[in-house]
Amino acid sequence: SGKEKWPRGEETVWKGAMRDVDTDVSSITKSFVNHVQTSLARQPYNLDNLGAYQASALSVRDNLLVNWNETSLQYTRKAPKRAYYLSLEFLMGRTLDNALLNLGLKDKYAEGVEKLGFSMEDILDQERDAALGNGGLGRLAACYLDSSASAELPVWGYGLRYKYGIFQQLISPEGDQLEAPDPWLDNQNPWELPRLDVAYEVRFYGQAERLHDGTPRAQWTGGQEVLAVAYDVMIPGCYTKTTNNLRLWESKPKRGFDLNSFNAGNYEGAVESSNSAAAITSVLYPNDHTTFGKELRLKQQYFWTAASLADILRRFKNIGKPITQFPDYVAIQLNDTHPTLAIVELMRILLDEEDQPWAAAWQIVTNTFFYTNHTVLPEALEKWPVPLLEHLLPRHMQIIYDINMLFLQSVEKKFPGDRDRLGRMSLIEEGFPKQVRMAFLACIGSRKVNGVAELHSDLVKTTILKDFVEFEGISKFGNVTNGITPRRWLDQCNPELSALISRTLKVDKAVWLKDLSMLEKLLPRAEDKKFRDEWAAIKQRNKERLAHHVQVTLGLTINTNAMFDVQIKRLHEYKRQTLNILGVIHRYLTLKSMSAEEKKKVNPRVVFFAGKAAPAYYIAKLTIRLIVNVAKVINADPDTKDLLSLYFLPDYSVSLAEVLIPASDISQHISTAGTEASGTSNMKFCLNGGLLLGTVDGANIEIAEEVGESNVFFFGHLTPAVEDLRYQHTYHPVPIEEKCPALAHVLNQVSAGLFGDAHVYEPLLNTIRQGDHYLLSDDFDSYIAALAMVDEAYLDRTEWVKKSIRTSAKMGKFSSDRAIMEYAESYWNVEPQHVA
Ligand code: B1N
Repeated sequence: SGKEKWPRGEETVWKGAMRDVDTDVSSITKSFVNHVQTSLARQPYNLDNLGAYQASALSVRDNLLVNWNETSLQYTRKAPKRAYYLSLEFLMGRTLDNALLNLGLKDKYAEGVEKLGFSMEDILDQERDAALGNGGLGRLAACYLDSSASAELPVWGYGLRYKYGIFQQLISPEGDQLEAPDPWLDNQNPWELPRLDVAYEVRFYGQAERLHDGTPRAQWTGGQEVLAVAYDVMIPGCYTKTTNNLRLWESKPKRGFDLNSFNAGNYEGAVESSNSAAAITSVLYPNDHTTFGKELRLKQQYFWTAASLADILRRFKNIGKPITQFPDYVAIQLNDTHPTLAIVELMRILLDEEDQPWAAAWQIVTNTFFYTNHTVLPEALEKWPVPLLEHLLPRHMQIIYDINMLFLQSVEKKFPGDRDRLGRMSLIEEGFPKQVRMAFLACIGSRKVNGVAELHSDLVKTTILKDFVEFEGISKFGNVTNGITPRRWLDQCNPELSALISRTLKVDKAVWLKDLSMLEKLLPRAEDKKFRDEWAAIKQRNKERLAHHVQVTLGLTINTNAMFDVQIKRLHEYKRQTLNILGVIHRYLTLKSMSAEEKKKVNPRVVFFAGKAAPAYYIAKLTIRLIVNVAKVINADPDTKDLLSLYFLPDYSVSLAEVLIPASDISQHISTAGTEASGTSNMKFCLNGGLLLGTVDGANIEIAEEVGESNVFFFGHLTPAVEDLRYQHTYHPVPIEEKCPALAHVLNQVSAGLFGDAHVYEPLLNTIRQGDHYLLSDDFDSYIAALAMVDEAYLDRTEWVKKSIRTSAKMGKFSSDRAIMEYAESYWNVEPQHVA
């Protein structure tokens, strides 16, 4: 009849009882109190801030679920093409504040909890970060989910529900990084919905036998089966009903324990399978930019891709279309090579379970997947040993060999007799053991490949995937410059600046937060003294807020009259925190040699570092130790402490970034040219009116294009020079003393024990003295010159504030809303779905 029938009972009774989204303060307080009473079983007498947070979260969650259900229903009914973002990392941070902003309920909740005797600020502060990621790659995934929902795009995320997120970083009195587990689920997680009914079996090990019946089919049997159980996290869009889903998988044993072993008196044996199944999603691997070839990591990758694909396929099948139309309904974005096995798993399903001929299956696969590369550093390019793959996933290894054979045949056809090329392009790297090159597999199995900033995308095309560009044509390779969500990274972290912008533009933030290019209208205000003063006063209060945070959490008193100079990111040699700390030492030594008269002209500076090192990354950990010990000396030196101080803030996180970023006058993004694919914190600082000191690398370049080179501080060699400089270091080394006396002097002071532990730092210093792969000695002089230019510029505060305003005003391009629309339109062919 075309008219939908109400599924059961009386429609009016159902509808009359259904909850709607809260709109007034009294329904908010009612819902809050209900949750205190029933969900938490507590009373007003003993309700502390944590309890108040839990009650707020549960009542906000109810609101999200109303929208989430309506969104799901709409997607099911209309069956639009959907996109799925597969990422091993989602660095979400806190949720409550973001949910309130996106629901448009921030003020009303603040009023409600106030009436009940709480302050919103204290409540928000109770939440633990969801830290299921290492750094930029995981935070990018989180920004993209926010932007997808805000643009009303039918996009879901798929990831793993790690029991432990990124480790907590502690700093020992000696300055060593110590790692402690992050049991983030211990206080319950109100933002997830366990879906015990949504579960799939995932097989490991066993035997794969080809059927040899004229089809490419095989049978995979035996081995171990593990259960994947879904946990759903609601992703609200900003000022829209659209609320998408992030589905995270938890691993469970298929059977709780083995009754036979238990009866035989073997208790340990009985729970063994239970232990190994649960291990799969127990912890996030804390190594970024390195591959380790660990079996458990490969298990995570397959477990997650197999469960996600099974789920996607089941949803597709509900539409009732033939499998050949799969790519018309499904786009799958691979966040780096970590989910590359999805390509092979879809081939397996199409061949062995859907009975598709090889060519048809490959056609479906290569129209479904899209691959984003996030790094060209060789040590980060994933390779899996063939013996490990063969053992864990025997059927997948067969399919990889088949893909490779057919692929190399087609290369041979295009470039007859070019054996070198075949060797370079093979999915299998020769060696002991042989290894599967995952980036190559991701590339040939995808519809399109992209990098994350213009320079990086060019490097992908001219270095690691050069042969593939020659073979497949340039049009398969593109660029989508990264972005950040202005909701979290401006409105939430810098509410005063957000309010000033709304007042000045005379536009509600609901409008400009979703069209960030409107910030450009602030440009003329750079000439308006009153506006500049307000702008500068907000920066000052953000500095005081940071100082207060450091005072409360670490007991340290910070000079808020100084310039705040910030470098916060994962510790890595290519990011060159070492260059920064050596620059700080250079400044300290210079100050020590100055007369009292000269010192009067010096700008006070506070230098902040924060960031985690991979637990096994020895050199990165030594860098932390050096920073901490230089801080001890400098901060205690009465000659200089008013002019220079230095802090390493432990346990960097999304929440700490939200306090640090709005407080920065200048931030450092100083990777060796050509090594930082994009960077995204650079965008966050600039959006908040911080100026940028950086190399000509990653998205720094596009930021400078937008804000104008006169508003950024660039230094250092350019990408094309790097190869040759490295060659010089290897084959024609020049002693540092000769090449860069200023740097040599700094290194010698460290070696001489000025910061204690004379010998401890030698391995770190030797990375510069010998080989200097990241070119510190080539860039040191221009770095020091750039720092001096920053000082110089800061002396003219009026001009500085103008630069700050101009920078922020030109950041529209870097909204993740722009980036996600590029993926939706030019890659996935997915359209917005308005939920009325
Ligand atoms: O991805 C970010 C970029 O902005 C950064 O420049 C880039 O360094 C970062 C293996 C990675 N690239 N590769 C990783 C993370 C975890 C891992 O296990 C590699 N992270 C990046 C977003 O595009």
